[in-house]
This record gives sequence, C-alpha cells and structure tokens, in this order.
Amino acid sequence: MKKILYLSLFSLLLIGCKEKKTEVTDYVSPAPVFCEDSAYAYVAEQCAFGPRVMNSAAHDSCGEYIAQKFKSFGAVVYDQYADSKLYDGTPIKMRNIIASYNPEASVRILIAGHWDSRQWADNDPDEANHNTPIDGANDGGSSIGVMLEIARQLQLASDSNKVKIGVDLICWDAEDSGEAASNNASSWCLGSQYWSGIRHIEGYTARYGINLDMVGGNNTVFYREQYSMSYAPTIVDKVWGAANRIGYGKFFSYDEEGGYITDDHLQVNQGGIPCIDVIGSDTKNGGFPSTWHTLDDNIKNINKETLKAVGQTMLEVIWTEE
Ligand code: AHN
Ligand code: ZN
Repeated sequence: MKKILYLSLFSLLLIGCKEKKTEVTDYVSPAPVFCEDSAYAYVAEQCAFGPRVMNSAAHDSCGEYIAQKFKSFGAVVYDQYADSKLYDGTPIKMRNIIASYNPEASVRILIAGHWDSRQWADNDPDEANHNTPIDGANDGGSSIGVMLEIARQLQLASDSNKVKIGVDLICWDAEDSGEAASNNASSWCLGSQYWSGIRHIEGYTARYGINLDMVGGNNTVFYREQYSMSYAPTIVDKVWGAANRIGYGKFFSYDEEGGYITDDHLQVNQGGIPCIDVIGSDTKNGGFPSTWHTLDDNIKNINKETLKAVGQTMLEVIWTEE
C-alpha cells in the first residue's frame, strides 16, 4: 500500500546569535492516500439526482444510492427510518444511514455529515430564488462524498494495514430544513436529534465523533468551532494537530476561533458522545461559505483540494487512533 512521506520544513531563526537553522523532519503516515477525484465523483453523483429535499423522489433515490455505495465498499449498513415534522408542521419521512466497519469492535469512532439538501435558496442574492431547492453540492454532498471515499479506503487497505478499531460513517437526514433567521435551533438537525435519543443499535456508543459540514467549497478554511471547543477540546486538538502534521495547516487554521454553530455535532454531544464540527468558513468574509443556501451551491463550485485536505486528515485520524 502506498504511504505518504510528509516533509516539513522548519526554519528556525535564532535572533541574538544570528544563527539560521533549517531542519527537515520526515513523518511517515500509516494512512492510505485519499483520492479527491473519487470524492468529487461521489458529490457529482449525488447532485445528479436533483436536490435531495425532504419527501422528494430525488431524496429517496439518492438515499438508495448512498446505502448501496457503502455496501459495495464492504460496510454493514443500518437504516434508521423515522417520521418527524418540519417547523411549519409539514410531516417528513427521514432516513439516517449508518455504514459500519468492524461492527464487533468495542473501541469506535464516528464520522458524520448530513445527506439532505435545503429546499429553499433563502440566502440567494436574487430574492426570486428564495423558494427554489438547492443542489447542496457543498452543503450536504461534500461530507457524504468524503465519507464514501473513506469507506472505499477502509475496504481497499491491505491486510497488514487494516484498521482494527470500529468506524461508523453516519449520514444524517433532515439537517437542513431549519427556520432561517430565527432562534429556532431545534428546527435544524432533525435526523441527528432522533438518533441522539434512539440509536441505530441499542446501547451504541463511540469514543468520539467528527461531524463534517461544507467540506468541499472554494476559499474554504476550518476554524475551531466553539461548541466543539467546550464539549470536546481534545478531539479538536487531535484533528487540527493531524491536519497540521500532514501539511494541511492552511485549511485547519489556528489563526482565529470559529463561532458557536448549531449543527449535528451538538446532538451527538447531547447524546453523551464528545463530537466536534469541521465546518467550512469563507477565507475572505469569515462566516459560512459564500455559496451557502444559494443556487451557486452546485457541483461547479466544488473544490478538490478542499475535499483532499479534509479526507486525508480523516484518514490520518483513523489510521493513527490507538
Ligand atoms: C444555523 O444556521 C443555525 N445552523 C446552520 C447549520 C447548517 C445549515 N449547516 C449547513 N446548513
Ligand atoms: Zn445548510
């Protein structure tokens, strides 16, 4: 199996003794190479169904695609079907999809992201689009694209490099039908809310979780999100540390701290499993990516480098977990 040798260059300028020292250290990662072209293709395939909005045929067909794809990569797939209601009272049919590796292992980590897309482009610059559904290539699709490529790598690993811990890849439904510009936090993340109370397997737990959201955009940076910092600071350190170790410090930045974001990781934390959110911010304006909840959140604005930075970091975390 191909392994990656990471070369990092440390320049040490010792002021006072006028000594300039350059040191090259090499770090050999045990993780396989994350293929961003594959992840990109999985994002494109999700988008090809059309917007994956609740109660739509595109949503249901894409759910089948996702479950099938994980099965083809050797996962044990659990479905969690449930009824819920949107904040406006609309009944919805939800499906959380859980792809498990080493289901018998007691040490487990979970990686998650939502697979539904928003039915209203209510942040679009053109008000005429505010009731139009979005493709959600980044907002939804990117996380699942990365998780599918993680799954493919888990299957592909040679016998001597197989992951021994349990890994659960959880696809949340109904994350993105929340009430905008309100304090109605419970209107978001309906799939993870359900799972937080009723697990796909009774008594299921994990050592920690990493939720991915908007991990495939242009001009994207990841800041340390505040709920993650308070619920799971060691996991934030672990993930940002892994990214920086393998050369993705530009993406996983320590420059600023993020805000408090209502997202699926909160539900996992409230269910007793420490969980962080890796959520994209715009490098220029801070805040959510510029395509967020607009019709520009489509495959044309997916960036393979961002997918790679996040995907490779996830493989690094998985393959170095003791
Ligand atoms: C709020 O707007 C409160 N949370 C956003 C969570 C989200 C929506 N992530 C992607 N889309
Ligand atoms: Zn969204």
